[in-house]
Amino acid sequence: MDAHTVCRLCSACCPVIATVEGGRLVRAERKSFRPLEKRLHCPKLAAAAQIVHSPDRIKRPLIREGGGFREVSWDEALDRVAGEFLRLKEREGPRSVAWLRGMAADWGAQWDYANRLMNAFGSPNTIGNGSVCHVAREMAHCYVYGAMTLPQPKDARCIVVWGKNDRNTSPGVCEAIFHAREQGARLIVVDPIKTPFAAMADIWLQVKPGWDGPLAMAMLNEIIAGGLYDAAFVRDYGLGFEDLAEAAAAFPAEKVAADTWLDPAAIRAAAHLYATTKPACIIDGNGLDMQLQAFEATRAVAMLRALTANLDRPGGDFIPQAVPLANIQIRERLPAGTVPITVDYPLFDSFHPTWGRHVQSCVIDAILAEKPYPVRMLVVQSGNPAVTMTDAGRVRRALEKLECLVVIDLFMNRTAELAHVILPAASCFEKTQLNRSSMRNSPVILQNRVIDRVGESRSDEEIVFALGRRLGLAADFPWANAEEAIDAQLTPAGLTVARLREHPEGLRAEPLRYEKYRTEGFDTPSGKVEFSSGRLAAAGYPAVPFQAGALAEPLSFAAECGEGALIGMSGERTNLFTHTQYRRIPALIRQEPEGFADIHTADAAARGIADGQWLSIETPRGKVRMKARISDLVHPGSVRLGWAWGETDPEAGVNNLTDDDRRDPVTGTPANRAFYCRILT
Ligand SMILES: Nc1nc2c(c(=O)[nH]1)N[C@H]1C(S)=C(S)[C@@H](COP(=O)(O)OP(=O)(O)OC[C@H]3O[C@@H](n4cnc5c(=O)[nH]c(N)nc54)[C@H](O)[C@@H]3O)O[C@H]1N2
Ligand SMILES: Nc1nc2c(c(=O)[nH]1)N[C@H]1C(S)=C(S)[C@@H](COP(=O)(O)OP(=O)(O)OC[C@H]3O[C@@H](n4cnc5c(=O)[nH]c(N)nc54)[C@H](O)[C@@H]3O)O[C@H]1N2
Ligand code: SF4
Ligand SMILES: [Mo]
Repeated sequence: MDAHTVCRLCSACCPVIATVEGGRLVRAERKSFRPLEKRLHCPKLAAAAQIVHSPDRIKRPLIREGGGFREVSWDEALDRVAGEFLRLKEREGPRSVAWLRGMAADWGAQWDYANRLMNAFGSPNTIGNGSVCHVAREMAHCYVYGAMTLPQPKDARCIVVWGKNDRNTSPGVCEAIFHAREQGARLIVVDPIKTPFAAMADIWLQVKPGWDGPLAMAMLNEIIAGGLYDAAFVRDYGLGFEDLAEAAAAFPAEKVAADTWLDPAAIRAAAHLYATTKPACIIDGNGLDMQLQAFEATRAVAMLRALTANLDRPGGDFIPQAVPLANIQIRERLPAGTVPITVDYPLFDSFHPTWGRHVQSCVIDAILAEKPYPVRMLVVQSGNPAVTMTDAGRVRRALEKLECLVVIDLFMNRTAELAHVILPAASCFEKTQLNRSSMRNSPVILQNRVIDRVGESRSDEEIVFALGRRLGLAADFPWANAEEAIDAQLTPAGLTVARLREHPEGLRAEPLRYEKYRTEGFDTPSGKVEFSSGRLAAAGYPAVPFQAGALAEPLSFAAECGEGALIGMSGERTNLFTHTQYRRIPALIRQEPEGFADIHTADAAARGIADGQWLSIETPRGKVRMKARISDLVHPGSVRLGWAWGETDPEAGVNNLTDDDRRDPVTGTPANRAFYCRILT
């Protein structure tokens, strides 16, 4: 039997056709507009049956006992978890219980359910990982023009790929880029690594890691000073252009070039090509996240789209038509004045009606330093913070200090090993779900359950609803299953699960419309594109990005590592794994059994490093051990360290090295991506 669904083995959320035989998933194929011979292969999807039916799946709830775990019934596990919630509520108040979300269960409806549970229970502390992922970038877009744009590369004449590697992380978008190139579209790539896109680009800006902000300011300056912007659009729909022009004037290409490792002529050429080729889109990515200046750098990049009037045009950067949904988070149930542990980041907490709280480092602050108050119990859902969070040593100390750690996951991982209770979750093919990608914009494509739950696992929403009922909150969880909850959420959109199942290609809540700003304005306080933000100024932040002209050091450990230090970069997301996931799936780990430190030929020669030699790399936070791989993929002066190998080898975890003491002041983002380090051979 073939069934339509959405793959959620990574966050690309590709629509797929799944083949099911005898109740088991046997294979799945990604849908694509490209002819068969031009489609990209996804090895994770090819291994989907091995992942879903892996013998390593946790199939029954587990409770820690002695040195190991005992299999228990769902009743016993849920009673234990609810008992701990209530015990701590009684002793220290509901806020001493926090819920930490990783990326894997999706940021859509699953996010709403956990928030609803915790808000009903009385704790404001449902914390996502948006400070290190795309939510900080989303906030920056929103502060400029009210929404995070959706680039339209398929119809673009010029594509800027800025810190994104869709070849590995989003095959659908990569196919659109390849298609546009076949139609003659120009390509500009901003990436410190020679990615496949960089290798095929018209202009490749091999920017110094973390220096995107000054580069974007230099490009803004070129476009403004050269009169290459759309003056009519800026006049009619912009606010604060003069302030931006003044700030950008402090970043002439000649001045910025040396700091950013770039040639001024290349910066000028990129600005010129982008501003004069229409329509153009900018695909920004995780390369801009996890930087100390993530918010300001992304804001500056967003302003490039607005200056050139590429906003909301076909082939440009579309302003999404968000699907109208019932907000089921019941945030209003929290008593007035309830203080979340993310209290130091109020703008990030409130920039969006449903995103909620996302400075994940605050969870660790609250456990270890008990600031602003102690967190004693943590539920980790669909994440592996022991490996993926900043400063792994600090994270581990925090997880070990907890009175109770509950993990909801499919597999035993480095975080689950530390848990008191483990609740087995169902995989994406075993549950129906509304993902953020479809809530953010029409058409809505449903992730549809195509097989039964494996073992006694339960879907995330079933677990959340059941826990709610045990906590005496049955009235807040009236839904028998995900389908009923999704129908309730979709009511304002006039859509239902049943209708979505009849339309696997997706359904629109309203017809597609471009240039909506002409009648509706932008969703900012002024209704305009805000080159200068009154909201930021009122909160004590620069109204215009990099307003002072002065550059703070964007990388951690610049002073501590001193002479001879290299910039350590967090490594590639290969298309075999999603962060720490699938490292024990035979078909995948066989293709890439270990991580490497990619070092430039010149740096290797200067240090007498041979290919394949073991390197020890350190920062003031800790050490990793990895084999050297010599090439010209990286810029001299930098070394790229294989990402997420801390799951298979604790001595190879990049986050052993990262620094959580310095953070972006608006979004609480630490510099996980790039930091100074020393190589000890
Ligand atoms: N240094 C450094 N740090 C980083 C990054 C980096 O590049 N460098 N990347 C950052 C980014 S962008 C992100 S998003 C985070 C990722 O951080 P995490 O979200 O912690 O990432 P994963 O390792 O993918 O962990 C996901 C876990 O969820 C489980 N899982 C999978 N599907 C489901 C499901 O449906 N339900 C449940 N309950 N569990 C499920 C998986 O088995 C796995 O254990 O890491 C961040 N940290
Ligand atoms: N296969 C696979 N797919 C995934 C994931 C996965 O783990 N594996 N994770 C999912 C998640 S949670 C996310 S957030 C997305 C992320 O997907 P992407 O946004 O594509 O993120 P990355 O591939 O980490 O990095 C993008 C590019 O940024 C570059 N880069 C690094 N530092 C800098 C810098 O300082 N400046 C600039 N301009 N570029 C820089 C890197 O070299 C890389 O080429 O992928 C999702 N899809
Ligand atoms: S890229 Fe592969 S693993 Fe990720 S959603 Fe698409 S098909 Fe699934
Ligand atoms: Mo992410």
